[in-house]
Amino acid sequence: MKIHFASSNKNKLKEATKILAIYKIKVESILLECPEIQSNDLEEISKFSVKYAFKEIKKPVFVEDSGLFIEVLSGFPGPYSSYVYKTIGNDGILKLIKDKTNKNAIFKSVIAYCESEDFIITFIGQTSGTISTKILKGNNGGWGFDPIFLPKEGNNKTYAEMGLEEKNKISHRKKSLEKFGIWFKGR
Ligand code: ITT
Repeated sequence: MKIHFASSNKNKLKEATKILAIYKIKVESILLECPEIQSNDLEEISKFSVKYAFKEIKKPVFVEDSGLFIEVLSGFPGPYSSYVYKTIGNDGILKLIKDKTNKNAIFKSVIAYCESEDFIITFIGQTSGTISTKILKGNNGGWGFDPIFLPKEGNNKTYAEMGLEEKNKISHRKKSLEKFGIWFKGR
């Protein structure tokens, strides 16, 4: 079974392709920059984007919206993660919380799937952890916030240090995609 994935992010595509292969779902990428509404709620943003994608391609399609929610910053950058990464980057985030003892953060992922104008379903995944005090890339480098996110389940390694295979076992994206894969196969 093949499903379209509308995203402009090739790293997400790589992760989604590997994870959904477990459920025998083939991911077909479409490079569609979906408009994103301003909201604090990833679910609301993803529903709007997938509706747009469906109207464009008129085939079953999913989008994924993710964000890093830092507790001491009241959830910032959250839905603004993409913009914040492109502007202040990992160095900027580390500076913002340099003097804070609370480094807790949650990485969230929402999948929104649409197959008709009135059928949209969402799946949420989240992984708790902390923000490291410095950039830790390891051998693989990672992408985005990978070098500063230390998942609780990660043996004190950042997502970047874990590498793709290990990250894909515990990541926020793995958890949302797993729910999606199970639902999709079971219908
Ligand atoms: P889309 O076209 O799919 O929307 P995007 O990169 O704009 O791609 P988001 O709006 O969901 O994606 O932005 C989330 C940002 O959060 C993303 O650009 C990364 O900087 C960061 N991010 C999300 N998931 C990540 C992960 O697994 N590892 C590292 N950084 C991640």
